[in-house]
Amino acid sequence: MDKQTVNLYFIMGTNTTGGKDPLAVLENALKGGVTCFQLREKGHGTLTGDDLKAFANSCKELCERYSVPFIVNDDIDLAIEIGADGVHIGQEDGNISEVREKVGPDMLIGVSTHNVTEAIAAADAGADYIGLGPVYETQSKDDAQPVIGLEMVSEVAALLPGLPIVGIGGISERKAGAVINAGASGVAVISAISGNENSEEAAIRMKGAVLLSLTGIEM
Ligand code: TZP
Ligand code: MG
Repeated sequence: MDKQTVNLYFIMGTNTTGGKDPLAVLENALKGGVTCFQLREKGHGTLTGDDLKAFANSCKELCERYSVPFIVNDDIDLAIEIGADGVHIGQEDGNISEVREKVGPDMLIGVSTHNVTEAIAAADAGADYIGLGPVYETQSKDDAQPVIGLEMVSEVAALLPGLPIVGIGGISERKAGAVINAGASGVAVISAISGNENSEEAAIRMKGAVLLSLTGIEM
């Protein structure tokens, strides 16, 4: 997986859009240039069973139309069933080699990490990319780990120069540049895009901030 794929990684569930139509939010985010999408259907009032499958398929179709990888959080069986491009798992979601065995050689596997030990373990086990965070305080995850800060991003990026690393947690348009400058290949966001009145505009601006920082030009 190349690092550009995670430049602007959008995460959404049906309960993270503040009442806005999730498929409309996703399409606007795609129009605005997000480079990767994860369906993270978690918590109160979320879809299950056939409803979840139908919604996931709609998300997948939209992502295909914009040539953006579609990744499913946690639900490996669903990812396989609908032919997602990848799965994303946390530290408590089992063993990476077992997941690889299940999904086969082609599906992307992303892993949430919080420190150097977890990041190296994920890389060694064959993760295609890692999420690293929470970089800043987040309102979007109830059981979030303590904030790790930019120093941890720098440390992990220096140790794993070949691995796509996505900073996550409380990343706004204003903070995105600092996360990239610390060594991340991209930023993963929920609220910065879906919490914005205009998701397309938010994605465009966020992408601009990421790409500008990747050029290394100081403004
Ligand atoms: N994992 C670590 S922080 C987080 C997840 C899923 C939530 C990120 O959401 P936001 O709104 O971009 O802080
Ligand atoms: Mg999980």
